[in-house]
Amino acid sequence: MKKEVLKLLKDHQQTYFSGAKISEKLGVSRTAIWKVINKLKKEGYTIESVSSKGYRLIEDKEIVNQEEIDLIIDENNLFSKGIYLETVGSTNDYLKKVSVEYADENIMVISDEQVKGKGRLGRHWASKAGEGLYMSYLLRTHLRPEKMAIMTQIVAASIVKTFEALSDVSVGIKWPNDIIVNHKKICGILTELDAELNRVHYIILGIGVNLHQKEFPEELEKKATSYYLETGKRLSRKAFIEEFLTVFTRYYTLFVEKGDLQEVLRVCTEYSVLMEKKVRLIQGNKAREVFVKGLNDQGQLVVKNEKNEEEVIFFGEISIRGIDNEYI
Ligand code: BT5
Repeated sequence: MKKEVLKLLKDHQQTYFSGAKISEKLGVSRTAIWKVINKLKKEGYTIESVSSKGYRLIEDKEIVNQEEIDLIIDENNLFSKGIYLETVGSTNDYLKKVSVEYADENIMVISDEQVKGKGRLGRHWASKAGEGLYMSYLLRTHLRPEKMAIMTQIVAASIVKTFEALSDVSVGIKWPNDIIVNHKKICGILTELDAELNRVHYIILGIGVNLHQKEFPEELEKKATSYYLETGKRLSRKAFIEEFLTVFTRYYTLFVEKGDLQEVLRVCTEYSVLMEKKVRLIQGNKAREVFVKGLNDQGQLVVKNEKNEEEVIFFGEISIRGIDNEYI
């Protein structure tokens, strides 16, 4: 019922909405409504109450809870379930665990913190409460496993478009899975696939965005940044999720229903921080210098290699650094 009251208040923010009207609409007593309103206030919502007029919500864009996530998912036609957690090991691992329970559904999860946030190859992802956005999306698809390689690029394009819509930071994409501001990483993407040779069970897209960090531990200082460090401002997690979901749903639907990747590839090329640059490609313990030419129609990196031949770099466990080994 909290969700329904919240929705009514959100839909009528210009005016006061009387307790009597709310109770009539929802078919519950005014005392029950009053109790819910008090609960919402305790959770941090600012709700004005004027005795002859009723209630009015002064929305707090920063609040993320189960009701807010439900309301966002209600508006989305790709995902049917959204889960909010205060803490978790890793949101990607959490989705793997609950994938059986929600057998046919596309689901998302967001957590205030992660105590075992992870990057690729089991690397650590710093995920303290109050600092970032930690979210994962599980999708089921009939497309074949080899078609899934582009998914990281679909997410990357959606992330830069989200930043662009909500802020004026200048973001770039460092293929394959980093979002960069001023030569430092503001967001990382971890894509995990559960599949047989010719059938995808599900794909999980994990996204960590650095929002409010004022500093980073020493080992990350040189390569990590946050929205706050770049702008001195806060960026609402809720607004970010809403915008991201809108953009991502559009790109993903175009891809799945029409095979259309045109806009995603255009965005990934336009925002790439690697284009026409000499970079170091690091695979395992091998490093070599190549010149980046562009992306092919499957979103893979096309480079000119040390023999001056064109080579396609497949997604996988690859790291890219500048020629002097700087982060880029
Ligand atoms: C990534 O891996 O960039 C993928 C990060 C994905 C995190 C999300 S959060 C929600 C979901 N649930 C999870 O458990 N994970 C996903 P990779 O390219 O391997 O980069 C990892 C490296 O980035 C680390 O080895 C550090 O050097 C650095 N790093 C760690 N935490 C960072 C942070 N908060 N910001 C920037 N860099 C960080």
